[in-house]
Amino acid sequence: MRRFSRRDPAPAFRQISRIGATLLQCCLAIGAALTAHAFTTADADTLLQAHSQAFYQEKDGQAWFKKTTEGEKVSFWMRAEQMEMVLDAYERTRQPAQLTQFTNLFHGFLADHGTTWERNEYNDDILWMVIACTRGHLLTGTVEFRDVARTNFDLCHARALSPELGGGLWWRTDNRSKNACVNGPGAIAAHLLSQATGDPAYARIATNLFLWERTTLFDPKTGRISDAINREGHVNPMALTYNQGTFIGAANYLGYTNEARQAARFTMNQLCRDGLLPAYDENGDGGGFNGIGVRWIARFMKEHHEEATFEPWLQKNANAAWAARRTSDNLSWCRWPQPTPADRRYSWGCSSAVVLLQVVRPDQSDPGR
Ligand code: 7K2
Repeated sequence: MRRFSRRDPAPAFRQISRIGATLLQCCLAIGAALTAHAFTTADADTLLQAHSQAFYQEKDGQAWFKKTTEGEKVSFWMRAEQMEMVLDAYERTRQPAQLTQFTNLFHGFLADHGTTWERNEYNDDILWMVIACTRGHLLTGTVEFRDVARTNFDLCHARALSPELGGGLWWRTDNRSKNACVNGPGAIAAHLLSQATGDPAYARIATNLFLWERTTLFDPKTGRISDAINREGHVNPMALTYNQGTFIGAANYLGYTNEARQAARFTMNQLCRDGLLPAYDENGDGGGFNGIGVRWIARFMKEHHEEATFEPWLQKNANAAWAARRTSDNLSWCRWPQPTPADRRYSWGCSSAVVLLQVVRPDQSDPGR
C-alpha cells in the first residue's frame, strides 16, 4: 500500500487536477449549451411536428387541437389562433400538408361552432377566427374560407361598432368596454377582407378601427397599447404583447410605419426583461400572447427591412424557446428560458414557441440557412 507523507504533493495535485477537469467540463457544457441554443430550420420543423403530434386530432376530415396533452378540445379563440399557427408554418415551409391540416381544422371548427358564430358573446373571438379564415383564403383561394369569414365579420361588426367613446368595437355583447384585443384584430380582419373581396368598404372599416385604437389606446410618446377603455371612459393601461402585436399588424398593413415601429420598440424595450418576452401563465389566455405579438412584429420587421433593430431580439427569444423544450416529446412551453416541465402541457401555451420558430429566421450560426 502506498503511503503519502505530509510533504508528498501527489494528493493535493490530484485534487487540483480534478477541480481543473470539472471546471473544463463545465466550460464545455456551457459552450455546448450556448451553441445548442441557436435554433435551425430543422428545429422549426421539429417543434411544429411535436405540437401536432401532441395535440392535433382528426376524424373524418374534421380536426381540432386538444386542450392539454391529456385531452379535451381547446376553446374557440385558442383554436382559431392555433389555426393561424398552422398558416405561419405554411408560409415558411410551403408544404401542402399544412394546408390540408388547416382545411381539416376549418371543417372541424364549423362542425363544433356552426357556420355563424353569433352565439359567442365575445366579439374578439369571432374576429380571431375571421383572421384565420381570411388568411387561409388568401393562401389557398378557397372560397368557402372567405365566405365564412365575411359573413361572421359582418355580423360581428354590425353588433359591436358604436359611436360611444368616439367609435371602435365593444369587446363583448354586454357593451361594457372597448378593448385592444377586439379593435386590433378587427382592423386586421377588415384589411384582409378588403384584399380577399376587393370591396373597398372593408378598407374603410380597417382604417376607422385602426385610427380609433390609435387615438384611444395608443401612446405615441412611448408606443404603449393600453388594454381597454370602459364605457365610463376609464383606460386600463396594462400593456400585453398580443395587443402590441395586433396594433403593429394593422399599422403595418395600413401604412402607419412610425406607429408600428414605436409599438414594436415598446414591446422590445419596455415589456421584456433581459430581452426576453414576458412569461405569461401557460393555462390561461396569455399562453399564446407572445406568439401573436411576434407574428406581427416579425412581419413588420421583414416588410420594412428593420432586421438590424429587431432581429437579434427576436432570435434571442426564439433560441430561448427552442432551448426550453423538453426532450421527451419536444414540446416547449411559453415561459422560456425556464425549461418545460415534465407533466401535462397546454396546446395554447405550447403554441407561442412554435409560432416564434416559424416566423423568426434562424441566426447566422445556422449552417442550413
Ligand atoms: O379583459 C380582456 C382583454 O382586454 C385582456 O387583454 C385579456 C387578458 O382578457 C380579456 S380577453 C380574454 C377572453 C378572450 N376571448 C375568450 C374569452 O374566453 C377570454 O376570457 O387576458
